[in-house]
Amino acid sequence: MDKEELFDKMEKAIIEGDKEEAESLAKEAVKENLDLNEVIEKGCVPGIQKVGDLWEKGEYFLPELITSAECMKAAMEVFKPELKKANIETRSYGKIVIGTVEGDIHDIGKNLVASMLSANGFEVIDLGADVKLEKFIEKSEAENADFICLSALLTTTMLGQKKAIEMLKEKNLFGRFKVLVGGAPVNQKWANDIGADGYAENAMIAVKAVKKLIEE
Ligand code: B12
Repeated sequence: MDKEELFDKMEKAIIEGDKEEAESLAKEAVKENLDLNEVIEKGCVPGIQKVGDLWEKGEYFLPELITSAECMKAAMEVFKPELKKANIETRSYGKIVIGTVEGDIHDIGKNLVASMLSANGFEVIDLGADVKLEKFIEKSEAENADFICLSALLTTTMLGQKKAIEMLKEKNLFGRFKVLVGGAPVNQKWANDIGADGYAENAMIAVKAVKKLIEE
């Protein structure tokens, strides 16, 4: 199978919620030595985005969304150790604490950002989803992190990003960690308004944004 065919099949498997197929395509991509970042960006991400479109049109409901999300996760589980292996020899560029803010269980995008950052040589501490704001701060202090990455997919939980920055200010920790925000409803304006150091619209750009902040 050529890689374009694999991208198409992966996209279809995620849209149709075929977990076995998604997993077996992911294994095939690894076996064929494909660029896994490309498989994620051109196969998996378009798949889950189309699922989002179908949900918005009212053609998909929660069960379909969950099944598709599971497919994406299954593929990512296959990729993760491989992405890690690829960077085993490289030094860490910095320590990143990442998670989805409290009240928000969406973690597909956050997982992608975490995987890409770790594939690009960063040490990533993933706190998961629905993470208490205090926990982001406690863990970042304990681990002496360089960056805090806050993901939010709901307009309501975006406020958690703002609050986390306020909490850092209250604790006199603002400036000690660079804060990046992201998630579908988030944009550069919001990042500027709340005083975040960076924003990125997708996982690839997130890597660039973090690297840029290191150079500053
Ligand atoms: C899949 C999905 C789900 C799955 C989540 C599964 C999972 N494990 O994540 C399930 C079914 C569980 C779910 C539940 C809900 N969902 Co939902 N969900 C989606 C959907 C379809 C796709 C989200 C997704 O994974 N996108 C793909 C990833 C790759 O994109 P992404 O998350 O945006 O991430 C990229 C960038 O944003 C960026 N990024 C992300 N995080 C970060 C962080 C940093 C620091 C940086 C730099 C970048 C970055 O990089 C990522 C990779 O490229 C969206 C629709 C949409 N269009 O977004 C709705 C959507 C987000 N959900 C929505 C809603 C309302 C809900 C529910 C409240 C529904 C309900 N009534 O129960 C619950 C949430 C409960 C809760 N408390 O959290 C709404 C939010 C509306 C709003 N304005 O707030 C949306 C927009 C759908 C809609 N149009 O109504 N959902």
